Amino acid sequence: MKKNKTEDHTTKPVDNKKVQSLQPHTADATDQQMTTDHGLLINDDQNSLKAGERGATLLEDFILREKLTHFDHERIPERVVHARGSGAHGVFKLYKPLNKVTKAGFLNDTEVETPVFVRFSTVAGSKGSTDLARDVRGFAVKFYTEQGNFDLVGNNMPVFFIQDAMKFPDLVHAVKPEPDNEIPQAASAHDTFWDFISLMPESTHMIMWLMSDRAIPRSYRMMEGFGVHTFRFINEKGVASFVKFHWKPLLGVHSVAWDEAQNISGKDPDFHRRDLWEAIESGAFPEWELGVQIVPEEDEFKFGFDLLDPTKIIPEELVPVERIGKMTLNRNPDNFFAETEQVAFHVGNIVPGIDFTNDPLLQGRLFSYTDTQLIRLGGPNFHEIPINRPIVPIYNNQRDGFMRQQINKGKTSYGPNALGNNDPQQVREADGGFTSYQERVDAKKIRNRSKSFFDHFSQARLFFNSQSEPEKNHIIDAFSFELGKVKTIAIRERMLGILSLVDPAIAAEVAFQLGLKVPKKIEQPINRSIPADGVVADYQPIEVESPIARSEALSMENTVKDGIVSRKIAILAADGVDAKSLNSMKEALEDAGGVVHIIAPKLGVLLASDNSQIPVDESFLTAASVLYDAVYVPGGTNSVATLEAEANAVHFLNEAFKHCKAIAADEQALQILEATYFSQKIPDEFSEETVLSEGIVYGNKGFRLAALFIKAIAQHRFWNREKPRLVPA
Ligand code: HDE
Repeated sequence: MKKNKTEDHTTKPVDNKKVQSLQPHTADATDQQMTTDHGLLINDDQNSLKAGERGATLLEDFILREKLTHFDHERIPERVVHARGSGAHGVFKLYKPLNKVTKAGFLNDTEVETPVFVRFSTVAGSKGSTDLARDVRGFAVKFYTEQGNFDLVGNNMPVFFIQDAMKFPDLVHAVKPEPDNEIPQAASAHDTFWDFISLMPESTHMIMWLMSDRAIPRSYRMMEGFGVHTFRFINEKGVASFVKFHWKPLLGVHSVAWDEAQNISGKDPDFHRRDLWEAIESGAFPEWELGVQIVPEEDEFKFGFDLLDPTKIIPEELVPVERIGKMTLNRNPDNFFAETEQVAFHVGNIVPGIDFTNDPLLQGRLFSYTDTQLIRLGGPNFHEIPINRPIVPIYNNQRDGFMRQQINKGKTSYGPNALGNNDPQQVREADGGFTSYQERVDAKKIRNRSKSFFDHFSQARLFFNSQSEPEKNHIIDAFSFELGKVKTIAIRERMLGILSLVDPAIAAEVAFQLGLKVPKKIEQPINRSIPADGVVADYQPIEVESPIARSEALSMENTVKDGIVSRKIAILAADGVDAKSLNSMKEALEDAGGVVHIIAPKLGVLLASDNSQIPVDESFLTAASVLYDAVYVPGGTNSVATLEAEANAVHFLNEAFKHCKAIAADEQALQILEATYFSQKIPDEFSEETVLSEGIVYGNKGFRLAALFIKAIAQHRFWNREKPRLVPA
């Protein structure tokens, strides 16, 4: 008889303190015998216990009861927002000590690799919704530091919809599916969302981001992250500075096209989850640099906006982002539920050297995150779930509660105590004990908003003006789509009014798409507050001039475009393909870090023109152009003829063209390009210049073809193809 092992091993290569702390809690059933939850070896897991072969099932069957009961209780509530997400383990390494501004240990020791767990998410959709919704993406990082957990719970957009936590439930109720019919899933394109937004001018800046391509990333690995609020750093001397956190992806910031996003949602709703998983499994570890913008306390009022207002960025031109370290995600979770679902982030998890500000949105979050875990994870001991445990030991007088894991020894669970030596002991600040930043507060209690929060349009305008032409077009298209899905004309008109305050040209273009006129008189937002003195609070926006007209960092056009690592490239082929034309391109792409799939009319192997056999990765039934970054058609007369007669192959190319992707063809395969809708756009001759502007490469020039194709793929997209729209599908 085999013995049951209690300990286990993992095959994952990465090792750090957090991974080690998870180890005793993992289990691997390889070569093991089946037991009940109580350790009894099971003889038959196929049949319930019955009174005779056809008899009734006996209540006595504790094995059946245990199995069904556990199953019946498998689900926990999904997150009230950010329900859909994907996680990964990694490490953070500091470039240089930040002792001038913060005493946080992990920001001072360049030798230490701090373990992290990251969860990316969409906001509005349910746990099973598509990854490609137009939405904000959550970017939550748990640093397991030697001073306890620090959670940087951010988003992929640097601002937020609202300025005060009081409005958060309203915002979420408005964007979630409408309460009468639970429609639509994972989409903001509906009446209640835009009703709310059109009455909340403070959301205008965020709405510009949400309507931009940032809301449809190509990959979690290709998005920026932002802490959003202004936080505080505090150094050893107790001197504080303001800080904004940024994550800068080393692969650059890239997005898909909206039409593509909608198609991906059908073809592979797990697109981002799969992309993250596969990249890590293949060793193409995603990396971000952590950046900080630091503002000395004395400069608090030097900007035209309020640092406490979460609807504002600090333009990088005014305060540069200093890159202070690098995060690498190098290990997939072992179990989605245990790790990604049960991880509990809290913006209030800070370490000495980092503290909060009075941003009224941040202040509300400090309450909400613990509160939500109590219902989601079922009680006050969620910090004991392995993924949530710090890598340092925990000692305090908190006790008991559902599912308590820790067995606390001794008589005393209170302090001060003399019976137990007054342990556990408080720690002096000098020895690392946390003390809150001693901000001076001298104020009346009031329920109101600071006038310094009332400029709602200047940064919305700054964002729009900083975009490239294609990005501007996408924003206008996105507004036209979203408002086009809104049924109530008054809401559309109210939004046009708001847009006209950002830029009359955007309002006019969206109005044209909606078949409406921009209203001359802007409807005043509903008065939202009547303080005790009976005077209606003045929520009317004020105009403030932005100190800069454009900010380079806001446009994705200016992002890194220097390689094709982990980019997915489709090679379309059929029997009779020229093996050399296929293999040389495949090798060149793979050497550059690309991931190549051979797609053929059916699965199995292809018989190449030299009789060699080439394994097929996907068929036209299982693959789709929207799941790839680029496409190549190798030579071989029979292969090309088969593909030309295969509507799915021609469609593949048409769609790749429509979504502005790099396309390459061997000179023998030119005829299939000519069978596409974009045949008239194929340049007569290709050169480096045409490749970089048109993204189409063809010919039989061996290495040069591959080299130029790689350059084209690195450009990500050729948005100039979008207008006029050539491809009907
Ligand atoms: Fe959250 N938010 N939030 N949020 N948030 C949650 O906490 C909340 C806000 C963010 O992958 C919830 O554990 C309030 C801003 C991320 O597990 C909840 C307010 C930013 C995640 C909650 C905000 C975020 C959450 C739901 C306004 C960017 C997912 C489940 C006062 C800086 C974390 C949970 C994960 C999750 C409340 C606003 C980011 C209910 C009340 C601003 C990335 O506690």
